[in-house]
Amino acid sequence: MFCSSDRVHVSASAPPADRLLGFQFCSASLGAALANRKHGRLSINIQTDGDLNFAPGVLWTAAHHRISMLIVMHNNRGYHAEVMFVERQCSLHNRGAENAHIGTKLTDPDISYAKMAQAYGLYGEGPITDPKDLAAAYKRGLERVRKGEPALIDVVTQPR
Ligand SMILES: Cc1ncc(C[n+]2csc(CCOP(=O)(O)OP(=O)(O)O)c2C)c(N)n1
Repeated sequence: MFCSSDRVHVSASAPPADRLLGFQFCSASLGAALANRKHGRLSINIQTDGDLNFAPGVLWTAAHHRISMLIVMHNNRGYHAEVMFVERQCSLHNRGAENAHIGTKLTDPDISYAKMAQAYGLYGEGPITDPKDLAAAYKRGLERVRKGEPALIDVVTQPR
């Protein structure tokens, strides 16, 4: 899903099962942010964790070309569409879903997207688990974006 106004452009996940992971940030949001640059629009990408893990090198592209965009990680620590799919199949076949986490969760260890961002040369913050910390983190991220840089704020979320 993309929505935009004269000033702000936001991209967020549509149900991802119908398209390739790795698409949202790399080919869609970053391209949109590049196109937005000459219009002076603020670009915000609400980024899922599974998708970013398919093509993380795009963070380097964002940093190298100084494409300003705020990346808000919707970090539910898993491929949750897959969890839901497996649960649905278990239910259809009258099986327990206690193993639905196998191969579908991104935990143990948890991935630090702030460190991932920093490793690729971006400003990165998080993981944020307390909503009280969100406003200040967004403000710091937006300060970087308004200077023309990409920035990433890792927000730990509920699965859906
Ligand atoms: C290249 C590719 N491999 C596998 C899939 C199957 N698939 C669809 S959704 C999904 C999980 C997506 O995880 P994430 O991006 O974190 O979003 P979430 O479902 O957690 O919101 C997977 C593995 C796909 N769409 N594309």
